[in-house]
Amino acid sequence: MKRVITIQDISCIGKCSLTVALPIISALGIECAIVPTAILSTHTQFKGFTFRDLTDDIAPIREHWQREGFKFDAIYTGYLGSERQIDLVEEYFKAFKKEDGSCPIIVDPAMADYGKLYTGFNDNFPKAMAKLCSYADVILPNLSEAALMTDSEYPGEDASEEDIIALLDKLKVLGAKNAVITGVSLSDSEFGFYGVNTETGEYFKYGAPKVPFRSHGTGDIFASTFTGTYLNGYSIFDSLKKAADYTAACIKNTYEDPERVNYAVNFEYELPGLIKQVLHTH
Ligand code: PXL
Repeated sequence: MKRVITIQDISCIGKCSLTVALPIISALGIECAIVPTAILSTHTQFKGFTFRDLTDDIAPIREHWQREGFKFDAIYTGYLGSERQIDLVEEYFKAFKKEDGSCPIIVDPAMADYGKLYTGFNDNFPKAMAKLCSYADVILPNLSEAALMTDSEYPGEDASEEDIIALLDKLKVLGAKNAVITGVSLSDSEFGFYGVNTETGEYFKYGAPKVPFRSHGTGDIFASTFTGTYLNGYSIFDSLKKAADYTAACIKNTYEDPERVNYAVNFEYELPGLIKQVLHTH
């Protein structure tokens, strides 16, 4: 069985970061090793959340894994709480990345939405995250994160194709092999991603049917699904496409659910469909 390390927080309520990465990656038949970076009572969109910082555990966990000789097939990072955590994550990349490229690095620079950094980050944070992106095979920023990491003006959620390509061209400079902007409107009826392979210069995009509903945690669902699918042997593009379709299905399910919560989407109800799409169509 393949094994991935994912490094991000536990938000006890909020259906984001590790509480979606674990079930999704496990459902896709991949062992999910976790490095919890903090424990929050809820994600940071709520007021008054608790925050137990676990920074001091990050290096000792890595050191123990190195002593045990564990090997990994990918490293996927999400929300990280501070610049110091970013430095400690770099040590995981150096320790576990393989020279032959068989341990891809996926960086989701989860830190902003609607043009604004999440509560708790200072203005230097995007620069540090941009540096982490230089190690990655695939980076998955949304429009806000792409703009912040490239010192660009936030183009708004209805960014034009021209705006998106301009951001991708700036993201190329960060050094990741593939830069993919997630959560973009491709037309009035399509919502998905737009990316560039920075080695070939080839652009690629895909949109799933758009649902008039947005929620937190969808970027984490997308990145987790991408990681689990990619480790099942699909191409980067096909893995991104399956991630977009699954995320769209989760959003649609939630939109149609009269009992929905307002802080996250119903990713659980759509897991059987995802498993069928990834594991049974191979
Ligand atoms: O979904 C991104 C995310 C992850 N972790 C924490 C968050 C958020 C978004 O708000 O607050 C703690």
